[in-house]
Amino acid sequence: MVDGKSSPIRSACFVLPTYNEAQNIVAIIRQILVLDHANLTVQILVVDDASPDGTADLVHALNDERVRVLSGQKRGLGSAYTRAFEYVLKHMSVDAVVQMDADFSHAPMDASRLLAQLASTDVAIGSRYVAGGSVDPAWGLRRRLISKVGNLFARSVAGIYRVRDCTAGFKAIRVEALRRAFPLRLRVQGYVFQVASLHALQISGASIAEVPIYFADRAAGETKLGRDDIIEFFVHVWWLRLLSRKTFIKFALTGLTGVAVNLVSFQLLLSTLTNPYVSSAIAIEISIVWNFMLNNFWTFRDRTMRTRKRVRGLKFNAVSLLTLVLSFSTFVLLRWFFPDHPAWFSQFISIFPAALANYFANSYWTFKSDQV
Ligand SMILES: Nc1nc2c(ncn2[C@@H]2O[C@H](COP(=O)(O)OP(=O)(O)O)[C@@H](O)[C@H]2O)c(=O)[nH]1
Ligand SMILES: [Mg+2]
Repeated sequence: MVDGKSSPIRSACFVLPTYNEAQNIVAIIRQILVLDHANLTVQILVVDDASPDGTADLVHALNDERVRVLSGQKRGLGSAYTRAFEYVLKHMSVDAVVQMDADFSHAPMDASRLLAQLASTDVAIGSRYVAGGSVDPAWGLRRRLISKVGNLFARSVAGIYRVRDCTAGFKAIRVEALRRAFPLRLRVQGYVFQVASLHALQISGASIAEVPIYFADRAAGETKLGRDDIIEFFVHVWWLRLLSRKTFIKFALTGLTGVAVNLVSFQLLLSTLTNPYVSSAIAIEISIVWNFMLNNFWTFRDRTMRTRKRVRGLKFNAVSLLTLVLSFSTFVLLRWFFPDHPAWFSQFISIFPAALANYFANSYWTFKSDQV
């Protein structure tokens, strides 16, 4: 909720990834559809990876227009979710997405509390690890430990410090927030998707809250968490770390080249046009365009596609105007107060107040904030 406004949630699409959930799928769909009432329109998207146990056939047999199946090859939980989110963003018109397991670990009734939380945040996580949250007492020490360690590792390495349960698979997400964070170039196949998507939501500026839930052991069938998922998890979390840092390094480098471009253009213009004021204004403009190009096509490349281009362009123009006015007025003031200093000195100093304003405006508005 970057702008602080919250439109009410009147419709939600529940995304259920399934692989061999024939024993659970029909019952869970029935429970979710109970939430479909006057104030909330519910749709369900089952993302099935050609389950050999016929999960998809059971869903088709329900013949309910509120429920659809998205079939695909078995490549892992992450690719199933990526496919589903892309589908929702492209083909469905809903206010929110709820993602949950199809094995009754996540209680459909709890989804109401997650959706209610969206009145004040972009993302609501069904959390096992905040006060009031818990896991099934049937969970042995080994499972508890794996879950806890995985969570701690993901939080600290990927830099998602404020979220206690960052491997949670139960989330409600406002569609606009999802759109800002997608299409994600997540490049993940398996369970690490939960961490990678949360990371992407966080860096796109989404506000995130945790709602306590009780996490039950699966009702029937067995876990699909495999060795490849675990390996990918521990490797990918480091990549997420690098990704946050990479963006910052790129931003700093862009800024530095911008200063160089500004000063070199200023000197060149000054030697041809001789008028320092005209040269200053043109040089500022050149560096603004340079910075925007680099930030747009390089620094924030992954974010670039997430906001509508026209809106971003308009915002960029407004920010540029502010930058130009700030920088140029600083230049004029400095020339006025320090006429004996060389013109390049005034031009150099004039970059800083404008750069500061530019940074805040771009980071929190045009490209959305990087909260990592
Ligand atoms: N489409 C799809 N769903 C999957 C895949 N792996 C797991 N799931 C589903 O994701 C949810 C969570 O998986 P589960 O095996 O219960 O993981 P656990 O709760 O961590 O043991 C369940 O609904 C699974 O059916 C997959 O490769 N493709
Ligand atoms: Mg499960």
